[in-house]
Amino acid sequence: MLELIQIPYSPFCIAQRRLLEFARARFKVVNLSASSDRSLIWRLTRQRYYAVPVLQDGKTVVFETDEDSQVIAKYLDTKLGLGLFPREWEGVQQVLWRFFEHEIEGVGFKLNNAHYREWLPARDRLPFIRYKERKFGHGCLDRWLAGEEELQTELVRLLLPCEEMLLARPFLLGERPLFVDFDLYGMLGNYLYGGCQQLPAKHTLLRDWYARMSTVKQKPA
Ligand SMILES: N[C@@H](CCC(=O)N[C@@H](CS)C(=O)NCC(=O)O)C(=O)O
Repeated sequence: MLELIQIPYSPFCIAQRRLLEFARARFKVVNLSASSDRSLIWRLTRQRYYAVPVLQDGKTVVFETDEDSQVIAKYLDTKLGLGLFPREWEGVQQVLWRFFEHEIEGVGFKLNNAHYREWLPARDRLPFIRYKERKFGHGCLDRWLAGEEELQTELVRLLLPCEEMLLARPFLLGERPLFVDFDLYGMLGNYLYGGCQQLPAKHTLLRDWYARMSTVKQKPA
């Protein structure tokens, strides 16, 4: 059986989990937290990786090879015959997932993390704060909370092209979801995680799309 090793609020994990649900795949989830050690991943990947998500499929262990690779999604796409990377959108999807995973994720996670006291279990706070502050500097979480309004304005601006893509179609690139739909869903799922944030009210099409993406399933063959 497929096994997804994840942190439940990680944007990249949310994308893969939704993709597995969409595909009606049988899979198990192994949840890690900010305070869990990563020795399981380190061992499975033979000391090559420590981040999440990681996918285990029997003896095969799948994980990303660089910042912008989509090794797990492409593995699932091939294995489950999903057609999420059609030739006609080759290149375009790549530009989009970079935008989603860098620009949108880069603002969305700050807005989410700023409220960590409201959703992150107390036992996970020390490693969480330490990890964030080592990466983004002392006091970053409170800085993001203080700058919430500006970050929200920035998110609304960044999401405008996504809203516009939905003007004439139900999914970002057409009549059915492709990989980039799951990818954006993951970034926004992280932003919304814990229930402290909402999708911008003015992006009504995006809100409808998000609701569709939360439940859409592949049509049975
Ligand atoms: N580009 C990678 C990014 C993976 C990533 O950055 N994962 C984070 C969690 S969101 C992580 O595990 N970071 C290392 C750590 O927490 O020690 C992907 O798409 O999977």
